[in-house]
Amino acid sequence: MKINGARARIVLNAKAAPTIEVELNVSGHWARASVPAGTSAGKHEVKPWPPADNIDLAVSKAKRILENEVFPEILQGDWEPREVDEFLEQLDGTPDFRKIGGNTALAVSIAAMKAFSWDAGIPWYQAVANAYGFKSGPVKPLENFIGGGAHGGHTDIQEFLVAVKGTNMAEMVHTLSWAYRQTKELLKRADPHFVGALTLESAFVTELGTEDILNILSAIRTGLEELGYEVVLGVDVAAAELWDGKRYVWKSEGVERTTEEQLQYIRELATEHKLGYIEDPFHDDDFESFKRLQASVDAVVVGDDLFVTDEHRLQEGIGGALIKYNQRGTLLRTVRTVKRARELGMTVTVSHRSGETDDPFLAHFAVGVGADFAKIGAAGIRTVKLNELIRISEELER
Ligand code: 2PG
Ligand code: MG
Repeated sequence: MKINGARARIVLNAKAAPTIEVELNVSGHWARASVPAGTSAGKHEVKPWPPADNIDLAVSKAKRILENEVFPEILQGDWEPREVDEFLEQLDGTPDFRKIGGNTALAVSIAAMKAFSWDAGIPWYQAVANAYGFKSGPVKPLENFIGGGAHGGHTDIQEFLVAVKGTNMAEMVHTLSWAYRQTKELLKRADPHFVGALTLESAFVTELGTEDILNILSAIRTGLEELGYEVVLGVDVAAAELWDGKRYVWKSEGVERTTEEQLQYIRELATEHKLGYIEDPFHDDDFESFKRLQASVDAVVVGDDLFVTDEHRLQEGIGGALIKYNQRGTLLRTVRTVKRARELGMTVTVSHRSGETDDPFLAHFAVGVGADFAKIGAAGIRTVKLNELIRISEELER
């Protein structure tokens, strides 16, 4: 494809922080993409922005890099999405995008994929599948119903998650929306301090403890099972946020746990509450405990801050891989990790960030690579992507 125009602007993400939006013109059409930010970011993620003293300066610098170093190049010649990404990787030249920033690169990478899709006259998810040799297919939305940790709120566990298995994505999204609203009603009854506050990801904030929360979600599961759905309950412990270098400090619960105690506790939660999904139960570098937990629970144990979407950190393929494209910086690098995860027989969960934007592309990416789950929240700005899953669902049924 020939790129005839390129422009960048600074827009806002869900945390009211600046981020980059890129537009590329192909055959008279402007393909637009914006990039998210994490809060409980893993320490091994690529650097999101070029070095600067604060986020405002960093994003301004990213815009200048795009205008001065990236756009003049991509306005020349013919490009495949993969070639755009290879160019971005070469331009930066570091493994962690510390010169131009992974988000600077990713905005161009996603816009290029959308431009390619326009050029080929196919939907974005199909463009992803065609460009990188995936079989696209429906994903199960995995939604954050109750939360806390670094996303704001009381609970030590960052996210309490729910997924259902339905016949199509539209049905799953609508069923989960019912369950999310039902959860609010149960919280109102169980938590005298409940005021309807939400975390950064629009999950409910509660002062209830882990046990009470999981009991409420078990009641939700029973309700859904009565309607004929198979349900997956999960947690994202985001345990790197609890780790103080020696112990896991569960502030709200007023408990400190050694690694061994943490392992034991998570194992008990998993068994007692029949969890099907456990993300980041240990800190960013504890592969050993991760493997031990996976060997002793039925749930899939998923690495987010542990694997940071890096194919080399997947090791021998134990557990499931969380896939966040801005942990790596380009779609090309991200799909390499998805492929490696599949080769190793791992579950693939494509995930949003807490600082999302109004770009629906993540829904297409999840479907395009044929992920198992799409972790994209339940309400607020998250509905941009959920509604896109409903639309894609119709297309897949045709
Ligand atoms: C996570 C994510 C998304 P953040 O830990 O899985 O839910 O949070 O974007 O803050 O890293
Ligand atoms: Mg996580």
